[in-house]
Amino acid sequence: METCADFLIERLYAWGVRRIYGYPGDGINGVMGALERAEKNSHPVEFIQARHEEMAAFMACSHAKFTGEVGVCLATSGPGAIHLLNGLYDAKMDHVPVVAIVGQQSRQGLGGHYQQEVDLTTLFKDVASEFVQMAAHPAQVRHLADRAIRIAKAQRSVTCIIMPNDLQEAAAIKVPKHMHGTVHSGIGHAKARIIPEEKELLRAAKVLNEGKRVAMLIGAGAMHAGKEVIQAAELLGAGIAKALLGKAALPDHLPYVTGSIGLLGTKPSWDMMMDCDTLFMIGTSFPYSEFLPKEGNARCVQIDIDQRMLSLRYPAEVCLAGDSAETLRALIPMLKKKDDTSWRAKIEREVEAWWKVLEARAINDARPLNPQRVFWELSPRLPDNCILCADSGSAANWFARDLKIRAGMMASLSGTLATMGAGVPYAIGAKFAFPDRVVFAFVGDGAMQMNGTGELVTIAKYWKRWKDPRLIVLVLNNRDLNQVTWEQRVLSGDPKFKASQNLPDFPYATYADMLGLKGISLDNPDAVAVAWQDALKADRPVVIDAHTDPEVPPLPPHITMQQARHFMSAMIHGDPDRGHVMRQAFKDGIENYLPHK
Ligand SMILES: Cc1ncc(C[n+]2csc(CCOP(=O)(O)OP(=O)(O)O)c2C)c(N)n1
Ligand SMILES: [Mg+2]
Repeated sequence: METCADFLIERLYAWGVRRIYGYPGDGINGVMGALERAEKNSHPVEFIQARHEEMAAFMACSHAKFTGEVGVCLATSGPGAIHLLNGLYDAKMDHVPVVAIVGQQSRQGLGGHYQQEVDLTTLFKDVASEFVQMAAHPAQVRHLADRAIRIAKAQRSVTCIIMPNDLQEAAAIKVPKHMHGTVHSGIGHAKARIIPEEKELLRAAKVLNEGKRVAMLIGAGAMHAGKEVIQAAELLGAGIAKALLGKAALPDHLPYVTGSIGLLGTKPSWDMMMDCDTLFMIGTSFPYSEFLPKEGNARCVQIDIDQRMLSLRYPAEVCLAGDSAETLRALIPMLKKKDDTSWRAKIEREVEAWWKVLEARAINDARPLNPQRVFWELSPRLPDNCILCADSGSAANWFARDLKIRAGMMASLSGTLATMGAGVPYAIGAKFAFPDRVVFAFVGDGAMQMNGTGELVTIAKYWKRWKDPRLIVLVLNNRDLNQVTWEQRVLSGDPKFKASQNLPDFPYATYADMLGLKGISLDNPDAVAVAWQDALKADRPVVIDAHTDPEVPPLPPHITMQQARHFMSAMIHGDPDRGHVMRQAFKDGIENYLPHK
């Protein structure tokens, strides 16, 4: 007998799903059975077991981000379903398609305060706001599967199917009766060509052509539009800043790419935003408006495929609703090449000087290791087509600033949710999607202790399946929740609160060795380059346990008077180790003003 669960898997297969990340439980055993049978029934869907359902959701999110396909994750009823949430919010907030399939208690027990009975429709109502539904009848399975995937793709959102365990085992109804009240859905997603109306393009071109100092800001929505963004920037004589999720949209060696923006941004990005007269935003919802021009100082044109995201961070004079590449292709013939190239020349000079500041900061000494140096030395050694995954923490700063990304590479992190713990599971998702590419995860010790060490077990379980086994986890072992320590100091003016911030040490490299991976312990600045070389030569996944100095400041590109006052107040009010903190902050800060060859 073909069950509803068999049919669900068959239908997902027909939609192109080939891999599901998850964790079992009796609430979802019917689907597990179907996955086991699917292989024999010639529609195999691979099941990848994470250590925790949240990690499975991150892996599905990573799959969606790096492949552009729908990611699928699966969990049992009650606790398993609850565990998925944070990973699903990550996908929702960064606008990528993920389908969650969760079990539920049997239909006859629902409403009976039954064991592991949680009101899942209500629980998922926010995270899967575009579509969440429980199957109450076998005839629903077909259209629930079709709608969950179609809506996830169409809205680039999270959707959820809830499957009661008795229904999973019930006989499938593949073709609902031809009668009143049934639904007859089909498979297939057709990509549309979305471009704004001609008159809006003309208005946009007028604003951009009138601008004398155009600043472009691109995000994840420009990922496939690199060529068009460059063409537009050439015509407009513009510089281009990149929001964090757009890091891989353009290579960093272009002389007018100012790099990242925001607290972990660069000075050229900051200066460009403060001095521009026209802001051109493409596929970005970068949230911190204090890093954009002051309202009224610049005219703004914005392109976004999602109308809801238009004119949200800065009032746009012209909103262009459309795909970034298509829209730019339609707009470019309307742009006039600017004669005056002085704005662009100034940006290029600043970018050139900034890379020297970063280098100088990276080679400053620290106790024992300067984290910037670890990233700086990796940058030229990054293999072609590698994939970079960063966690939330100080690693995101150095990932954003110090790594020069090249064409063909991919990079991502939890951008909008900015959750800790996504780095290692993202890397695992990337590795399954692209087993022949080298994948890096840059992770703090806090995030490793939160869940990264657990997911090293997943890596140990699966790495032999990957054609190129190199998955390299860099742990910034600073025994501190460093990003937040600096936020306490600079944003709140409080000294570091040791009880909340200090972390115990953990032998990451030894632990990796115990799991059959390769562990490298690193605390000597002169050994950094060799460590990267060894990791890249390894025949298995590697964990580099880098003993980095927590007192190297992730300095924002522009320090306000208030931030400086807060920092001094934190020092005066007895920050532990303040002498060393002040010395490191001074060393890095002064690099902005020193001449560099
Ligand atoms: C799930 C979650 N909890 C808490 C935070 C707040 N937070 C952001 S960064 C950070 C510190 C991260 O510490 P670690 O992983 O050691 O990296 P470090 O900054 O020390 O390099 C914290 C606590 C968060 N973003 N996500
Ligand atoms: Mg840390």
